[in-house]
Amino acid sequence: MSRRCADLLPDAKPAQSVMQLCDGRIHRPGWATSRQPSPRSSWRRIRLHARYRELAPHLVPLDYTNNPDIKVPMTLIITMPELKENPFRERIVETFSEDRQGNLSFNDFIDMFSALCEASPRELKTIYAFKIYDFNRDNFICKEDLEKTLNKLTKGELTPEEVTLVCDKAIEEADLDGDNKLSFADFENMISKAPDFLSNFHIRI
Ligand SMILES: [Ca+2]
Ligand SMILES: [Ca+2]
Repeated sequence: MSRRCADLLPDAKPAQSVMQLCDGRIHRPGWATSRQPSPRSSWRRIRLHARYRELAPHLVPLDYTNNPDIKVPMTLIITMPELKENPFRERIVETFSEDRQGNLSFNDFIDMFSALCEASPRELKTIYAFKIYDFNRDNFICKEDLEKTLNKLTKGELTPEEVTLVCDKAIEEADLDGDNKLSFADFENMISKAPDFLSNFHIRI
């Protein structure tokens, strides 16, 4: 597994999930890597590069032979049609940003589209959804994380009392080990019962 992929995993359990998922190899669709690219993967990479470059033509060079150290800021990434209506757009971009500030290198950009594309396995999307909801990055989804999530999903239409009520109920139902917060195992179990839950974590290019 690559260091980048491992960095994004919440804890040991999802790491095992990914290992099982991809037999210990790096989980990245063939088209997202430059190693021995097939004609199809090369074409996808070229398309993604074109999309990346059009966000900041003054910053992003045409030639990526020497892997230039370029990052496109989040303010530009979230203007993409695939993201601009998504209530989690900033969190999605931050999650895939190696510098954690929301600036994306071309490799970060490829990782984002690889993990969230249609072909990405549900198990992998679950891992990234957990990272995205874990606003304070403590590897748990606590009540404060859930309140932020709910406020984004409902665009602030619920009163603070309603938000508290819904979050308390969600934790009560999903918290399997009774520590009043959701571990990845709690979250995975909750997601398995809600087929549409991951719909916010799906982009196509
Ligand atoms: Ca958290
Ligand atoms: Ca728990």
